[in-house]
Amino acid sequence: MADEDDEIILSELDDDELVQQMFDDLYDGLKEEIEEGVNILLDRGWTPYDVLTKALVGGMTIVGNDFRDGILFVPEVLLAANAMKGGMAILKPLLAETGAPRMGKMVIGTVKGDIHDIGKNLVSMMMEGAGFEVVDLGINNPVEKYLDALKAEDADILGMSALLTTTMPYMKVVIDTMKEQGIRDNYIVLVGGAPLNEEFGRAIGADAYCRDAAVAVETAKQFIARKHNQMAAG
Ligand code: B1M
Repeated sequence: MADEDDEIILSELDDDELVQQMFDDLYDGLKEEIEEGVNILLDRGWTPYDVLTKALVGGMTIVGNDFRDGILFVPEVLLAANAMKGGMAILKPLLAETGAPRMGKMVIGTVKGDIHDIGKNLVSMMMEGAGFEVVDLGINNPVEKYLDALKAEDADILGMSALLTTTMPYMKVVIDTMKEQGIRDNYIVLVGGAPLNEEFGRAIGADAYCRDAAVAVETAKQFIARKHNQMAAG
């Protein structure tokens, strides 16, 4: 006889039910279940990108809303983030496996005072998948760390991420320091993060604001193509 506590067998759910269940599992911070769900969707022929955006990012949006509304708190959100990272670790090599030609090099990091890294990690993964070399500086980066890495790595692009309204102004500190040192125009500067918008990107002197990881890839490709055209023109 079936009982209400029967364990849910993820592989027996259809795609829609499985994605709904993954939203619940992400919410509950169940890393192993998320990893299993990701593998099942991949086995069913889902593209890594669809698994990432529809199952994982979709689930994290629900977590984000309940965090905002005071229903979830930091410890629960940390568990959800940990489960999300488990799923992302499976997708990372698959997204990077596209065999795309090398496009350029990006240094990316979350700004000083900010420890959110899921969105930045996603951008890194998608950029690598599109053929960019990515140097990931991690979280809580002061201006010197960005500038040292740009020079040491001979990068084309600087990517900065901020998730807090209190940390996003730090992006301007980095760009202003680049201007002071006369190196601003040597790099393409792309910024992103949930509280930003295009107007903010323009106001701080970035080349572009990127709404999500896919937009970051497209924007980076456009700017790199423009740079190559300018170099070819002399
Ligand atoms: Co925090 N947190 N958090 N948090 N957290 C937010 C950002 C918040 C909006 C939640 C809320 O209230 N709704 C709120 C900020 C409010 C504000 O400033 N307006 C908030 C707060 C308040 C805080 C604390 C202050 C809470 C506290 O301690 N009281 C604290 C701050 C710590 C600090 O940084 N100093 C804090 C802590 C945490 C955790 C540690 C628990 C955890 C982070 C774990 C981790 O990252 N390893 C966490 C999380 C997980 C979130 C939410 C729920 C989810 C963020 C996320 O990962 N989203 C978030 C709520 C929300 O955003 N809805 C929230 C998924 C990710 C895929 O999206 O990061 O937006 P996102 O990235 C996207 C785009 O923005 C873009 O592409 C990505 C992929 O498509 N993008 C880029 C991002 N970076 C880019 C860089 C680019 C280009 C595109 O460069 C080229």
